[in-house]
Amino acid sequence: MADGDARRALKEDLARFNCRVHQPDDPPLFTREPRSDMQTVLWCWNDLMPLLERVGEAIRIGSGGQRRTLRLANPGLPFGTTHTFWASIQYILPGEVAEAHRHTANAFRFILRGTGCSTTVDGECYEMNEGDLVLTPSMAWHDHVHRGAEPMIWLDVLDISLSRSLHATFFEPYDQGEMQPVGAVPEFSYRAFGSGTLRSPRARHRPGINPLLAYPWPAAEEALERAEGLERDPWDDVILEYQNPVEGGPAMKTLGTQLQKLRPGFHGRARRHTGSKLYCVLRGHGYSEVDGQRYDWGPGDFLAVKPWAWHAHHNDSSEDAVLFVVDDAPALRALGYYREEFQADEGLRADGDNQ
Ligand code: 1HN
Repeated sequence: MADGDARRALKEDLARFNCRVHQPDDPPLFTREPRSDMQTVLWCWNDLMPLLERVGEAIRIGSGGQRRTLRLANPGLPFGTTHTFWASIQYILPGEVAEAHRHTANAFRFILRGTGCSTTVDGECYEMNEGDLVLTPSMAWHDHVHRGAEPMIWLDVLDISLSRSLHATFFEPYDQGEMQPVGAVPEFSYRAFGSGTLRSPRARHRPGINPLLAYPWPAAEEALERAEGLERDPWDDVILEYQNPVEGGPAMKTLGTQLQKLRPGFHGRARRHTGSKLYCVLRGHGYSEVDGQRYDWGPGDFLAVKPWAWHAHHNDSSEDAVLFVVDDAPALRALGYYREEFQADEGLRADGDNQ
């Protein structure tokens, strides 16, 4: 910067009036493409499971809406799994109650292991079984109670870093007991809206709000099997996004959720996009290449991919690999910041804005 000394000389005087000009040692304001402190990280189930058991012994669930969760903490960030969302593994023991509370952060649970636990979301009680996705939209009251015999394990994802960066954090413990009252119709939203194609003409919903709170595994698995009959996606093989069944589009406003199957012998092409992503391996083995580095994964592993990193997925095994995928694309799209590029056969295909 030719005028570096002049800029430095202004610094103190301007600061007295809460003003500044760009300083020679400031990091560049704009970069040609996204630069992120977030790191691409692989967490292995073989490491996580003993840690969960240790945490289960060491930590009691207290009152005031506390949870026992093992957070997937990105080493490149002060907090969070990515710069927008937190993924944690909740470990709840037989007989325990995770007391009711609510918060601004949008959240969901994807059940990994166990049976016998139920969650109540704004008065609707849902049994939680392996592979179920249950949503807790912003400011919905939620509590969990475990009546089963074995520890229950699920993935929690909350857009905490996003809501924190927008300075929009509210948190409220429920003050009328451990659990909220349960409505007369259990699983109301699933009964009214869950088929996705057939609906009572009298079922009401609020415009812009997904009325469906639960996406049970059997229907999701069946849809994924049916999608195998579609043309193979060169980047993702078979992939389906959880939808708002009434208005279309993603199930949550800020977080995208997808189910993906990589069939034996699949070698995906690379793509990159703004925003971050977390893969949770449900079944099978394979590997992903992210910015030239190979990450081998198997059941229970998690892979977080940083923004604008080239990534491609492969399955060299003889069995299907099934992944649950979380991203923040709905938030980026809503703001007009979503960009993606695909490695095509002919070379690079740049898609400016894939709204
Ligand atoms: C939370 O409220 C839950 O409600 C789970 O079960 C995980 C991680 C960080 C902050 C709040 C829950 C959480 C969380």
